Amino acid sequence: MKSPNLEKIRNIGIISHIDAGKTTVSERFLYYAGEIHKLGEVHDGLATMDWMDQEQERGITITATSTTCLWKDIRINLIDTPGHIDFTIEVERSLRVLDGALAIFSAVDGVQPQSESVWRQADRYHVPRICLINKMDRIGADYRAVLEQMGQRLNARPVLMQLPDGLENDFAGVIDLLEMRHLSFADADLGATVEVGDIPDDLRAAAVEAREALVEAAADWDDELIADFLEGREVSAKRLVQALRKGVLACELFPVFLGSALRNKGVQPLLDAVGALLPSPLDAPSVKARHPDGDRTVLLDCDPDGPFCALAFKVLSDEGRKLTYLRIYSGSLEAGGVLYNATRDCEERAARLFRMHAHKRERLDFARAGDIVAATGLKQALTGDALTDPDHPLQLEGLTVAEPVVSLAVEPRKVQDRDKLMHSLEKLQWEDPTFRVREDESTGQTVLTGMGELHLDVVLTRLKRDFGVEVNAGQPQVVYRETVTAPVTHREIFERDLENRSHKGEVTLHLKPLPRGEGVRYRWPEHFAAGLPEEIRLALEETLQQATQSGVLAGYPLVDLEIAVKDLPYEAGATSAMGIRAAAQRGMMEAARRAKPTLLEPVMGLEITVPNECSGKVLGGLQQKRGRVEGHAAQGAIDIIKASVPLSEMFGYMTELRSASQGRGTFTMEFSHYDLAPPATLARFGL
Ligand SMILES: Nc1nc2c(ncn2[C@@H]2O[C@H](COP(=O)(O)OP(=O)(O)OP(=O)(O)O)[C@@H](O)[C@H]2O)c(=O)[nH]1
Ligand SMILES: [Mg+2]
Repeated sequence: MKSPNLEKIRNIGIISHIDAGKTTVSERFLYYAGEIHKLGEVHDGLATMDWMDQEQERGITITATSTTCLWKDIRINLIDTPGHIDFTIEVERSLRVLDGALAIFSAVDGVQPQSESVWRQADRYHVPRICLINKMDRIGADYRAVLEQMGQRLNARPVLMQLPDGLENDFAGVIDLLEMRHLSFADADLGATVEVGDIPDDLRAAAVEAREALVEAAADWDDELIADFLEGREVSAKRLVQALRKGVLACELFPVFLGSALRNKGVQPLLDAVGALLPSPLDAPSVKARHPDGDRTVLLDCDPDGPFCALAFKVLSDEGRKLTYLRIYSGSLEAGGVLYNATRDCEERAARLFRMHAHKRERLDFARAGDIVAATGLKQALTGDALTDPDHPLQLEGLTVAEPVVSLAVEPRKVQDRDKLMHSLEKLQWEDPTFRVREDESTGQTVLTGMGELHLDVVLTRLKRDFGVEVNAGQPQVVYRETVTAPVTHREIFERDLENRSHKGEVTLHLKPLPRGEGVRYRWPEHFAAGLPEEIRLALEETLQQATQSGVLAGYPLVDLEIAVKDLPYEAGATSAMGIRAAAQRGMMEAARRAKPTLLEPVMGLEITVPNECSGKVLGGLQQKRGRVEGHAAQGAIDIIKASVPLSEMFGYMTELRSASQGRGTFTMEFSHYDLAPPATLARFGL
């Protein structure tokens, strides 16, 4: 495949709440661009982008899948992301490397909780967006309500680019407000032919009014536009697009399109908009990198002739081999090229390069700045690693990884599978930074930790299918945190002779509780003892950091406390790194024990949608779960209830909600914060 000019490339992601239609839209993109020759539907398990067998069976996207298509002269590199909160890392990693995004909302369900989360993630990475209000064919479709919610819930300024011709079952096409024309999509060839016509008379007045609002939004980005408009001069579609594009790139305007992906309506205008309104790699802001040996910041432009620099944003274990997805920010790379992994301080070889088409690969000899490609042969690289030219090492900002909160103990069904289990879990961990594995020292069990029940269920199914390991799994458990509730000062001295050398270490620590959500704060003495060698200081820092990984009550990580090193005397010839390690470790344990330790439990933010008449029952249920209702509003026949509830009360809630709402209620839940665990929980841990 020939590489097009950089200004013709769009690296974009599709993001939304679960089920809004991301995969259905992606499938149409590929079909109309001629990349695939048959439309596959999600509910038939045939969508190209949902290639994993579990995705096809469950009818949801689990992993972010990247593909590419050529629309007119624009090369669109596309990542379809999952909407379910358990797979939030997939959205995070995609937004970290993409230049633009398409946000989809359901015309019936509006701005749902997960749409809000992905919108905030996109805000965080400053990713320009265009939007689609999908499912205009469904009963109850109300695009105006969605526009309003975009303002209220997302604090965003939507710009309506189209009006619908008909609604619900009668949704027949759209009025294009830029060109002032009617577009419909021929049923005979699955919408592939776009029929262009005049605006029907009964829609003309509304179209003129809606175009005015569009011109007004564009005018903020083109000083003379409003004057021309008021004086009756023609304002061309081209000029409007130029102005709107500026607003989009600044993340201040969000053009909104209308459609029904399933009915094959409204997709091509979106493809056009990707090219016209979203940034090319050249429009994206320069990427900030750091020299590994200091704080010096380097700004990288998207330049194929610059020093090579790429971010590994996804690792897949494909038939046991590692496939590493790279976003190349600067420079070029040939297949077989040697790279420096700045995160792990080692050299690696990108043996082969591929452009990915969902799960199919196309071999490349060469890749360059602006591209998204996959490589084999990188042995060390994990998600978030920076890969650079060995002569120009650079560090890149990694990813924000959400803390997993649900755990599950497993053991292999067959004793002889033990090694295979550990090996397979290691590979699954390569892929997913929100999936963790640890050995519980007290029980000898293998404990898996993930974002939620679904996440862990997917992992267990993969263990069985992809790796042939069957396991017995316990009940899902909450991942607690430990903290301290009283300030304590503790002095610890260690002294021992080993191999004819005396090892001494002394440290005085002061622990202090911090407010919730503060994490761990360290304070070092203003002046370390004179002559204190670097290795002693490092030994102390490392030991204290390790000690916070496993608390004194039940081995959960310690949070929300300050650890101040008050004194660290140094005696040349006697104080050793080993001595300091021993003193710091025992000192931390003793201090934490005396500082009245306690447990914190994860509390989840919940949004529940139920028919009005079922609200009472649902609210009653929440009360029994120590839930706090934070909002309760009616939207027609539906009530939306917002609440925060401890995660430990939420296992199996789906079944409970179904029975309380005759199967009509739905809910989403997302980690909110840690809070003090109740006495009953403490009692379970013998506290
Ligand atoms: N009526 C109607 N249904 C649609 C439309 N678009 C998608 N659907 C259906 O909605 C369901 C979900 O669509 P998907 O494309 O899987 O949604 P998604 O956003 O990819 O979902 P996740 O990947 O699980 O987050 C499927 O059954 C689709 O057929 C539409 O425009 N109208
Ligand atoms: Mg999907």
